[in-house]
Amino acid sequence: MKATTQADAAPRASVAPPRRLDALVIGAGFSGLYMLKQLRDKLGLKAKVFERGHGVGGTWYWNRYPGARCDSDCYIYCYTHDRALLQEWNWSERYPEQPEILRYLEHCADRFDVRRDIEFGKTVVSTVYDEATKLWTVRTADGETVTARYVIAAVGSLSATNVPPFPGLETFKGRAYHTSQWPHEGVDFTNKRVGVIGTGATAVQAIPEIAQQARHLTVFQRTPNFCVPARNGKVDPEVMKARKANYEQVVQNIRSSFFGFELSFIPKSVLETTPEEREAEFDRMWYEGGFAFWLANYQDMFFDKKANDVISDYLKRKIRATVRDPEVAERLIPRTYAYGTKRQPLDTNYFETFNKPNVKLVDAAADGPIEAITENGVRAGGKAYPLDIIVIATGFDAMTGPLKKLGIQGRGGRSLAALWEDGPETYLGLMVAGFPNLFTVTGPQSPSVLSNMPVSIEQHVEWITDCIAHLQSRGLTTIEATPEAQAGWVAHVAEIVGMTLMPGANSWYMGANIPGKPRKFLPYLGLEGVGGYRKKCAEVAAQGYEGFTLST
Ligand code: N01
Repeated sequence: MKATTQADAAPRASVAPPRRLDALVIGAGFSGLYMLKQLRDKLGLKAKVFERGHGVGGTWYWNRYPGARCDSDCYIYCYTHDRALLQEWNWSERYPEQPEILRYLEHCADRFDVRRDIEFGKTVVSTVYDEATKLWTVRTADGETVTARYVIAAVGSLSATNVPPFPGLETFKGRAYHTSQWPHEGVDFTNKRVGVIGTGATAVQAIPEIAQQARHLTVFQRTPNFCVPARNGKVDPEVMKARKANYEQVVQNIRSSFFGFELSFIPKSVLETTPEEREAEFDRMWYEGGFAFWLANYQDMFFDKKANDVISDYLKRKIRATVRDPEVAERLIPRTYAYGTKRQPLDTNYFETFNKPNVKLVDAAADGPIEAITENGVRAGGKAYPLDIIVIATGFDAMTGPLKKLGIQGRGGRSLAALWEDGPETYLGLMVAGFPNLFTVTGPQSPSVLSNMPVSIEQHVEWITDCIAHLQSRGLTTIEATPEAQAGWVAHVAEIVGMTLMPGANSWYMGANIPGKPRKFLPYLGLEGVGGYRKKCAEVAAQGYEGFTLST
């Protein structure tokens, strides 16, 4: 009997007609789970999710590094559309750890009964629009092909891992891990010489944890960060009870807020205050912990460098007061960008960690940048740092990266990646002209990463659901952003951010962390924040999807 070979199997697979769906969702994180529930249960569509991982959770499935936890308060870092779930679920900590958030999302997947329509281990490699049939054909790395009327990219903003091309990385004889591809079984640092590359929000969470276990930790810092204390702790049952009793108001507050939190700016210039007055406000926010210092500070912080300097001076003094070695303290103080223009990391003992005898800071400015990774460790500034484990905490090709990986081709075979060579262009961060029926949940040029993500995710999922319901109920086949509306939105996004200090930082918000990536502000910083953006999206829908072309 002739054995079946790969060659025999291939033609059979290729002649099989593609499965036909109404809607395909890509990604099974916060966005994808809710999107699938809506499409299937609210709209009655034949919908599936393709997920590259082997479980639900998205970000919380992948990012399992030590210290991984959310930076948003737990009572609002969750779905709010399910009011019963809000009442039933109990978080243990102000900022729950990754395993607890993953458990929550697994619970939601069961509660929404969506697992049966999620296919795991499916990496989408090609997403092509057929103008004749008005269908998308989506192909996965394992050769599966489906067609769908609607494609919803729920791939997250920070899911395309950035491993910089360090020369010699492949020669390293120890173990190297990127924080977003962390082994499920964990990593034992006991008695090891560990190096962490990067000092972003991820590294700020991981460094204090690793330092407790490792024999020696070397931190390779390219740019220092302004950190404020998270002030994590157990959830006070009385506080939670009060919040649960008031959830309707809480939900209304976050949806109409600037950043999706119960936070708002101090409606005053810091320059109009006395030193005593502002010091008291700074102390209050510092001891409150969380994002208050970043997102509820004096209103001119993001706009006026002088105001910003007054605020950042407080944080610089905190670093000097915490780090015992004055030289190390000076190296940990940011000097090249305005406070708040890079993502605020929240810390638990980050600066304190540099007081430990087993922790060394290697500063690209003072000691020289990383030149190579060798068999035995890292070489920076001409000096060798022998290591057993390297933790690569170098972040992501943010926002556009995950979409570019989907091999998207719209009308006329135009590639989204090629079209975005000079930066993303979208209408409302929801759709792109030339790509009918392709929706992006928390896409570029939407508030997304500048907000408490679940708030923005729910708003997008609900807008997309209503939009598809509108099409279905009127016998319409496609919706597509007009080039004019898109150009207007792109200009609006640029105009607003141009009024702020944000473009001055080499941040991932600006695409500056990836060599060759165009320097364009990736999210949307609306003048009225997520509340104003929500209103704008609702108005667009109410006016018959203004700025979109709808057709049969
Ligand atoms: O990534 P980052 P992250 N050589 O890009 C450095 C979210 N998040 O994973 O600043 C040497 O911020 C880079 O240096 P520089 C959150 O939105 C959420 O830490 O570019 N160093 C930087 O120090 C966050 O902002 C939570 O000069 C290199 C670091 O690596 C986002 O994820 C928790 C380098 C990368 O920092 C990304 O954070 C954690 C090179 N070639 C993170 N390339 C939650 O709350 C880069 N670096 C859920």
